[in-house]
Amino acid sequence: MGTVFEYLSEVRARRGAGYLVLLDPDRLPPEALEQRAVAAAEAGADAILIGTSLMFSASRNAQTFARLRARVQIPLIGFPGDAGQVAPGADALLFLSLISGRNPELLIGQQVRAAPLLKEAGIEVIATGYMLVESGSLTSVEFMSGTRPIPRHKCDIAMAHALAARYLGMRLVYLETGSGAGAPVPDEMVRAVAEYAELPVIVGGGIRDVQTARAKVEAGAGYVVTGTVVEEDQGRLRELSAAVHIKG
Ligand code: 1GP
Repeated sequence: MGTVFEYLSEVRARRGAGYLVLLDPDRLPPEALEQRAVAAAEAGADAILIGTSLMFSASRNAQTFARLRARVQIPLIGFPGDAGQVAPGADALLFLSLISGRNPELLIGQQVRAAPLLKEAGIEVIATGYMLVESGSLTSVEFMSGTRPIPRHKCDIAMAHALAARYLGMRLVYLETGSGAGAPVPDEMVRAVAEYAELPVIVGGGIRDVQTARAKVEAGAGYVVTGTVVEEDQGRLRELSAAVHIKG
């Protein structure tokens, strides 16, 4: 069996881009999370991300992985706000370093705490350069991380960060405006980063409609993440999946 990273690469090659659905274990009751995950898989989502900026219940987080594992076949990928969110049951984890910030705790501190736990649990780790981009309003991730986002029209700054991520050996770049953000990462920044850094780019934050999702893929996103829109209305899953999968 291949790795989750290989699976994600294959998805990108076969479908043009991958569609990832983010579920926040604190935001919905367990039954609703299960329902969303099953609906996401049926609608053609390629993987489920599980995580949050500020976790309220470690046991609910762990249970979420266990419950969803029993219901869906697509990979469950941890998307942790900190080391406390490492849960056995994840197929893989985005090993995030908040490279757009200058907070050492989120550049390396939490990673050091998480590493032994990941080894013990045998979870596949995908090193990911996580870049917070200004959305026009203060998001949870900006507040909780205590970092300043990259100005949304400074593509050169984003490009240099992404290239540094690649030179540091990271395998993905995640361009993020934050969950529930008022605006997504601009298309021109997605394009500039994808072309310059030559790393697969995940784009998330504030994507709520098919036109926006498709525009990110056309700009060069390898993966598109939606969270809030699907929490609010799982009926949108199919159209979002179709919009991201440009190869049909
Ligand atoms: C947040 O990118 C994700 O990390 C998803 O954001 O909830 O705005 O879709 P939304």
